Amino acid sequence: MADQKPILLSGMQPTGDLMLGNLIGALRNWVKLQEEYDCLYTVVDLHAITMPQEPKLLRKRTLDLLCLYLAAGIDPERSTVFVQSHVPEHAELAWILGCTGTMGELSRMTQFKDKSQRQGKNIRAGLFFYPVLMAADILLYGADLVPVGDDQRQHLELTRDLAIRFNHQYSDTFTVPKAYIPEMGARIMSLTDPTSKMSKSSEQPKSYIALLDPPDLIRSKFKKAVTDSGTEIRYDPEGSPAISNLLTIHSALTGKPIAEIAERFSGKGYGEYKVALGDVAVEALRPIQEKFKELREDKPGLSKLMADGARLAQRRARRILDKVKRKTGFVTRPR
Ligand code: ATP
Ligand code: LTN
Repeated sequence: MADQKPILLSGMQPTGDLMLGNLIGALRNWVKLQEEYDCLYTVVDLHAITMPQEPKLLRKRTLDLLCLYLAAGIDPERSTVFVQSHVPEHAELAWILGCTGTMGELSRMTQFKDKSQRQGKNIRAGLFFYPVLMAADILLYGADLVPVGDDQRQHLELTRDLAIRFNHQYSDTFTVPKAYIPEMGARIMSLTDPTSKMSKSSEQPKSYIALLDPPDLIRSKFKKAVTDSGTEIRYDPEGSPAISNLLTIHSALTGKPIAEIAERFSGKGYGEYKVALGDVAVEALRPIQEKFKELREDKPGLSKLMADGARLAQRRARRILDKVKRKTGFVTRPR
């Protein structure tokens, strides 16, 4: 039975155009994990507003991200897919958990330190509270596993601490989750600077391939990708970081071993190789782009999908939240 499998939850913020790094490093793994786990995948729009957002753009990106989850292979028949703000229990549990966490704990979060520096003097209180909301996302569903990148490990540690503390202070309520760091977590680097990671919030659009970039743009970005000072097509992340990154992308997109690709292109120039890789990427992204377009244009289908996802998620979330409220000492609302 589906609900006897371990529970897994993850989410992404609708704050930029999803790019190749997100697909290779996260989304494709999420798709695979559906086979073994009872998965919940959410678009965390409440998290997005911890940084300034333009309302119209936030709305568009939320729908785009949801459709990209599905276009990449998340199956709403098997997994629960929903928009975070459609399930108000997230904000409610975050408040309760926030009253068990301390200023000291939250002040130690390195992501807060980094991001608050970028906000200058007017740091949003929500940015400080961000990890508590993330803890609520996870604990609300009794998730056992949380696939996240390395930068989120500290938030997951905090989630575990909050869960253990609540369980100890009241009684066993929350599942204490574990981070799930995939075995082959390829880190895709920027096309303009192979020493920094490809990022969807980069100010240089040429540094990343957005999953929805048109074919000509994809080809031209690869053509313009920086290369190393040598001429050989070989995998050597220390000596030739740029070409190694391109080989990593190539291998991830085709499933072929890096050695085989390097062998095939040995003796060829960087220019020729980048043209070939552009074609490979266009073909790999084509089915995702086609599926995306179909889903995104079907407004009634999309509404139904969101309604069903939110209903399923909320039913599960309520069970745990009711328990939390009772244990906390809130009077049950008479029906
Ligand atoms: P931002 O730059 O806006 O912080 P991001 O593009 O780094 O965003 P996140 O939203 O932080 O992406 O991450 C979503 C998921 O994608 C995470 O699981 C993260 O580990 C993965 N991911 C992000 N960038 C890369 C990358 N360059 N290579 C591999 N995986 C990545
Ligand atoms: N903070 C995460 C996004 C996120 C998340 C979550 C991930 C919010 N809530 C719950 C896993 C589980 C990020 O920026 N990648």
